[in-house]
Amino acid sequence: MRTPAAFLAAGLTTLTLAALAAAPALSAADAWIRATPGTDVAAAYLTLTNSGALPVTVIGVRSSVAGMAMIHETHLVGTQSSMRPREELTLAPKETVRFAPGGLHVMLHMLTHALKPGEDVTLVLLLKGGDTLDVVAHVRPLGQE
Ligand SMILES: [Cu+2]
Repeated sequence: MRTPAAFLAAGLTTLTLAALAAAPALSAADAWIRATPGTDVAAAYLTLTNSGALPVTVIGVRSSVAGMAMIHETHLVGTQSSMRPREELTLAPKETVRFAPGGLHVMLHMLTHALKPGEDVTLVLLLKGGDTLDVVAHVRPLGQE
């Protein structure tokens, strides 16, 4: 027969593992922004990695330099390139997703000022469950992409 103490210990171990698994495990690398002179929009690129044991879902993006920010995906329709919003982006455990020109990007709309090469811009990724991830993106000069 199990003693109450052993039962309690087993329960605590389960709780601890659950708490560890629930910790946000998303990280970002190589974040940069392509500034487009003369417009009030810009595209940001980065590489996201989920190092955890559970899926992580990005449900939105914010930036203090943009009135509105969202994840976009570029599609080729015939020979025409078009982009559309991506509502959610889920990374499976151990998955890496690369945002790159011609594919996924963070679209920054209604910029508060013209982004200058060398400037650092903070992007805040909003995750399902309420966590956020701050990512600093470096504005690259045109031609150095
Ligand atoms: Cu876009």
